[in-house]
Amino acid sequence: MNAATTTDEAPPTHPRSAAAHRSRPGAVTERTTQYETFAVTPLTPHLGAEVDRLDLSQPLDDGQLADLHRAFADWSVLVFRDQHLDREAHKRFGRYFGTLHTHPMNYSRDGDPEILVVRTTANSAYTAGDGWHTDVTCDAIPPMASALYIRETPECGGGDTLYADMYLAYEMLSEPMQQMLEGLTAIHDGAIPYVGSYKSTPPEGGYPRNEHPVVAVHPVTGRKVLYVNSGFTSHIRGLQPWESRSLLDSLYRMIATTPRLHCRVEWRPNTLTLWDNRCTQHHAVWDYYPYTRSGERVSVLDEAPPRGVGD
Ligand SMILES: O=C(O)CCC(=O)C(=O)O
Repeated sequence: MNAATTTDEAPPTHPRSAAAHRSRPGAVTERTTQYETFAVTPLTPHLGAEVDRLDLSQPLDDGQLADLHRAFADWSVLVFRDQHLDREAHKRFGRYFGTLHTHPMNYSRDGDPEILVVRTTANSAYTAGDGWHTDVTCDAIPPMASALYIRETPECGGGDTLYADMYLAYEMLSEPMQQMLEGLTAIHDGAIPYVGSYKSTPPEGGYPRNEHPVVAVHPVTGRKVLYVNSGFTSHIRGLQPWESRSLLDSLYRMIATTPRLHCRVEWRPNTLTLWDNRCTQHHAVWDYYPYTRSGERVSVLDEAPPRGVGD
C-alpha cells in the first residue's frame, strides 16, 4: 500500500463541510455577533467569545439573562472585561445558572464554602488546574459551569487559561471510534488531583469517585461531547487495564496537541470568565513564577448527571 492510498482511505481531517460549519446553530458569519441586549466578539469561530458592555455588578434583567443563556450555549466560554464585583455580585452571577456548588476540597477550609480561592504566588507548591481537566467530574453530578473572577494578574505577563472544545474533539474522531466510545463508561476519581497532585488530606470516606459516559450528550444543545479528562478519569470500565490506559492516553494527547480545538483567554485584572464544564476542558498555564495571580471561582451544580448517548 502506498502513501497516496493510505491518505485516500483516511477519513477527512475536518469533521464538517464548510457549509455545514456555517449553518450549525450559533455559527459565526461575521466578526461580531449581535444578541438583543449585547454583542460578542468571538475568540475563535467555534469556541469562546468576549461579551461587550454587560455590567455584572448590577442585577441583569430578563432580556439580558435570555441573551446570556443563549450566548453561553453558542460559545461555551464567555469573557467579561472590566468587572468590579464583590463576592455577592460574583455569586449572584453564578446563580443565574443554578445552585452554587461546594468544592470537595473546601470541606476543611474556613470561609465561604461556595467560593474557591484561586491564588498562586512564589510560595505555592502548585497552581490549581495546571493540566487539562474539566471541573470536579469526580462528583456524581459535576458542576455544569464555573465562573472565575481574576483580580490580580502576574505583573510580567503570563497566566493565560487554555480551553478545549469537546464537541469538536468528538466530531474529529473517526466514525468507528465514535461508535466504540459511545457504548463505554469511565471512572472519575477525585483522589487523582486532590491527593495525587495537591497532596490534600481526604475527608472521611475519601474524595468522590463516580462513573460517567465516555461520550455524553449536552443537555441544552443536544450535541455529543467527548467526556473524559486527564485530571480525573482513571480508567474505562470493562476494558483491560492496558487497553484503557492506551485509549485514554491517545484521547488526552489529541486534546492537548490539537490547537484547532483550543481558545486562549488572556486575563486582565477584573476579568470574569464563565465556562461550560459539560462541553469544554481547560488548562491554567503556570508560566509566571515567581509572580502572583489571584482570583476567586464559583461553580454551578448541574440538575442531573451527565447523560450518555441513548440514555
Ligand atoms: O486559574 C485558572 O485559570 C483556572 C483554574 C482552574 O483550573 C479551575 O478553576 O478549575
